[in-house]
Amino acid sequence: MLSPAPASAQTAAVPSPAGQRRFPDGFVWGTATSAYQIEGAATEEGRGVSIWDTYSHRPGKIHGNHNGDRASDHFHRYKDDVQPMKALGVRAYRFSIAWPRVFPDGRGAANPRGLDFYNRLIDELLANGIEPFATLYHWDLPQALQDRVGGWQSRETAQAFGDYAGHVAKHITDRVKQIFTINESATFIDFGYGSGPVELAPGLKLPQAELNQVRHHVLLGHGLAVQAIRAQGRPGTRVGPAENIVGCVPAIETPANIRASEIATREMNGGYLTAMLEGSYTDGFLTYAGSYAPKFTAEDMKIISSKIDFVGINVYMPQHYVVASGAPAGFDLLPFPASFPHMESDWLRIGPEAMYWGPRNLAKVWNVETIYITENGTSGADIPTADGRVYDLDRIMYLRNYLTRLQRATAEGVPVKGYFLWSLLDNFEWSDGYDKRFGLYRVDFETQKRSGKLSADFYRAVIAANALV
Ligand code: GBH
Repeated sequence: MLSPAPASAQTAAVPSPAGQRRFPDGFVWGTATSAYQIEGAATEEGRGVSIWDTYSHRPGKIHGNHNGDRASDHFHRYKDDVQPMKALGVRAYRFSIAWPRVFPDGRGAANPRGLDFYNRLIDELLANGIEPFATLYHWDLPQALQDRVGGWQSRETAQAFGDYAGHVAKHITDRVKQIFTINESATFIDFGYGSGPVELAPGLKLPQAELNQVRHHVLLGHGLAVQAIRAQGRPGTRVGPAENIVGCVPAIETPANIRASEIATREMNGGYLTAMLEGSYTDGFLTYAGSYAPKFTAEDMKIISSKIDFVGINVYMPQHYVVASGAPAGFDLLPFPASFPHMESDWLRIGPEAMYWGPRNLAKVWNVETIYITENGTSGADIPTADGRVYDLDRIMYLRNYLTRLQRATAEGVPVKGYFLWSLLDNFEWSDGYDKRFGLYRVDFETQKRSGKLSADFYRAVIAANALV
């Protein structure tokens, strides 16, 4: 096997980008990770216990009984991990801050060393010309809040989240200008508190009314965080959510089906994005919830819909293919055939058009003016060949197809300003433990050695050309 060519030679080898396949000038290319999935160092520098420490240590919950105690050891290797980012040429990096590092008990006294690690990381990123984008909540709730008030079952957790957000904003917005509040509310609520096909921490199965109340409290937490960041962050700090939009794709691109996909986008995101962006739950959501609807006040809805600066969406797959219908809702969601293709993870359907329709409908339905793709990527078997490298052509195929649809969106004027590839490194993939690998860089979890997969070369070439390659 040939060893990979240096970045400069690879750039030169890219056929001159044909103009129409370029991304806009200044497009923000990045990668994404989250705290519990990569940091390890679970008990260092005063970090408190999170619901993921507790949950992953319960026998039988995680593939292979794995846990995040060590993960990708990023807490100790963060400097080394900035180098692959630099080699890729990314302009930005999306990481998350572990709430229990900052407030070990969720609220009350801040751990004086809580932000030290993030300050070191932020400074290292900036020194290497990479802009930090921080996420405040990527699922690692302080265990104390779960124990004391039932976590997101209580409004107190929303308030505590607001306080935490304000504290963080006060200390980092001299250098961090872009903040995401909550990652994928829909996922951690439905799988952590409801009964999804997969279970996430804290592993509760609440009845519908209580589940809707959890949803409401998470939305409220988002809104309180936005307000606290405005109050305590430097002027010019930009803030928004990172949500997994329920992607509704027209099954066949006719005007009627496109319209149906817009209506479906608004309804199917009724518990999350629609409430944030419109300041009310839709009639469809409330009718469907019936007597299980959340309890809320008009003031709550004002907080939830506090003005945001951008919307981040994680796009992995189409949740629904939609056609127009004479039914009152105006759309039908089609069933997926058993033979619908997926990537190495069973749930990861291959539907690149979601990468066009997600942002396109977000912009169309709510006039959102700034959109980030906060995650997109795939797992792969990633078995190294005899030369020790991973030729992950499946990941390249997936990325190329999704980026093709993203390029269509930007070329048509959909205001997507950046893209964060999930993920920089192999990491702790929640209930799948270390069995599912999403990284551009392979991690040997015995030695913690990192090595670039072929997809890292692909992404580097895309970034260098600012175009599809
Ligand atoms: C993201 O969630 C997470 O933000 C990130 O932490 C994670 O590592 C990454 O994706 C890769 O999984 O009910 O069949 O859909 C992605 C969306 C939604 C994918 C829940 C897994 C559970 C199985 N996730 N889904 S299914």
